[in-house]
Amino acid sequence: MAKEPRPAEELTIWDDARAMINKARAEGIETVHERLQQQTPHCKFCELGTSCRICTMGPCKITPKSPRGVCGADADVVVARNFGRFVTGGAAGHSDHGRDLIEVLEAIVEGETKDYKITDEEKLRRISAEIGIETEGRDIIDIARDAMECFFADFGSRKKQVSFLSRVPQKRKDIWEKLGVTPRGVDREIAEMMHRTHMGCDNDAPNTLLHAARTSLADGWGGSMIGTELSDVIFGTPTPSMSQANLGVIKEDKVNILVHGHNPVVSEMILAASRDPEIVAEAKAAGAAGINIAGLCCTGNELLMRKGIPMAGNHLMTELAILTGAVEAVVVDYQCIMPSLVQISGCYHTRFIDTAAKARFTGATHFDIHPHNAYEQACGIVRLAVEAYSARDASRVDIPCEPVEIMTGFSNEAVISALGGSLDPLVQAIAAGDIRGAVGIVGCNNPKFQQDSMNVGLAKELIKKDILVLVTGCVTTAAGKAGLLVPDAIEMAGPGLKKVCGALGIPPVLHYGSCVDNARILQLCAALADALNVDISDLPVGASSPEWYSEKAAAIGLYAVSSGIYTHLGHPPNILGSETVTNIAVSGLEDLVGASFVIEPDPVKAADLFDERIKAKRKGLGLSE
Ligand code: XCC
Ligand code: SF4
Repeated sequence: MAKEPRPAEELTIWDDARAMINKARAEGIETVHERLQQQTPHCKFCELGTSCRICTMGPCKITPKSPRGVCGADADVVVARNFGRFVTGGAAGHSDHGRDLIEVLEAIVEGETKDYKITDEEKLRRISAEIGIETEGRDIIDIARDAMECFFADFGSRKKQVSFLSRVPQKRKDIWEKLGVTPRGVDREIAEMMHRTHMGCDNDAPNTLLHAARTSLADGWGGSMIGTELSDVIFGTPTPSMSQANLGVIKEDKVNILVHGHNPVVSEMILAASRDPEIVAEAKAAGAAGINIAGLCCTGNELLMRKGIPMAGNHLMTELAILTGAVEAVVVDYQCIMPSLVQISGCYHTRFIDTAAKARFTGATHFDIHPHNAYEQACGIVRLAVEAYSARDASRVDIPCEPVEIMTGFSNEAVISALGGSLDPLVQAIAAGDIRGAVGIVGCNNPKFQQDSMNVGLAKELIKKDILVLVTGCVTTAAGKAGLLVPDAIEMAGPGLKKVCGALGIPPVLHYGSCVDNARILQLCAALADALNVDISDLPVGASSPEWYSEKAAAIGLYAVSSGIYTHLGHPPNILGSETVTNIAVSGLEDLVGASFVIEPDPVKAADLFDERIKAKRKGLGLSE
């Protein structure tokens, strides 16, 4: 028997989402929420992490009656292997994204592209010096060539450590060295995890988990950090600017193109092509007032941070955005793109366009984008959207709200410059207790939660307690829609945060970028630790991914913990079938790396946990609670 659909009010906290969920139901279009119901209850072995499909003597399920798989693996081994591979999937996603940026830099250096260039030369010189490249008096292309070689080598097997470990406080590096988790090379750690988790290799759960930590560190301080830094070099380092968010950024009178995925390499070109005077004229000739680009998920964050391009929505808004009936094209690169978007696009005039050989969608129109042809291909894509405009059915258009204002663009460079050139004022504000600590709220939506209830609820609770919040990924849109990303949001903050942010004219919740940009937060923590001459684990900071769903979020969580940052998750990964693995995650790591995971589905309780942690860390630093 078909289940009763759950009311839209239960599924999301947002009016724009509720309106579109109801529109979908009225039009007979299925969304993620109906599919979740069809899939529930989930397989409990998979939920516990105790099913194994690693070889064909199985598949095996570990139960009290059959406590070992055919090969003899017990619950601990099976759960640790599954979790290890899960984290590794995420590390691979972020890091392969980082590699794509190195390849663009290579094309620039080799003169194979006119479409991309080095935009922030000063930053390229600075980061090159950090990784030991001679920069004095050298031509920028020569520096870029050396940086490119160095970053490519970070993916290989010959190095003892990835380059950006130059940013890690010595105390932290000593801990990693002692545990044997210093990340050597991105691809090496990923490949080694696949090897270790082959049948008959690493059959000791704690040992497998240590390698998961190492792999995640290769992501955070390697692949992701390279991705972030080179994106800044190529497309510009973000500076604060104002923009807008929610479905109201889709414009009834314009050709609307939504960019979705993660890598700015594609979306930046779509943006550039949408400003081509010839194509704009074509749009006007087709009866539109112009061409409007809006973002979804993390490639949206990339354009928002650097170019102030508005954000249509986060993960659970991606299907709903198409339901406005006013989207001419969805252009995707990779990651977090629900295959259902092809079907929903097909219910409208919307063109669904994929652009990456490694992320093709059956039913999509494919444009093969490479550094040498990117602008030309992007022009073709934008023209396809212009063409689709005349096929729009005005009677099915419903843009359910007006956009809200948001402030964006808080790179570390921008923050330091706002502080007058150094982190000292921030350190002083923390010492004085005006800012009691900081928490990065990152990651996704998951239809198992009322959309954004946790993301927003936690942010609001923390700022009340004078805890500065940094947001990235899909939490950005949540915070923005809740009015937390504007300077006026200080009215929702505690007195200390209100004073400091008020004086600087900044919001109490800062948009720090996309998910690979969590590397910016790592770098900030390292710099703060150095400024205080302590380890990262001594800082009054934390991380949270309240509504996470993806392998990438697990990789982020694990590199945060392994870097010494206490990390909250709204629900556990699929590890509860092993007491050993669960205990290591929620307490054992504390002894090893000075931080651990905490699972708490209630945002108020989670904020209290952060409060306790921050009190203890402040005390440890000799500061008032
Ligand atoms: Fe994906 Fe980055 Fe999660 Fe959003 S936050 S659902 S991973 S887009 Ni990365
Ligand atoms: Fe079963 Fe062992 Fe094969 Fe896993 S590796 S499927 S537990 S026999």
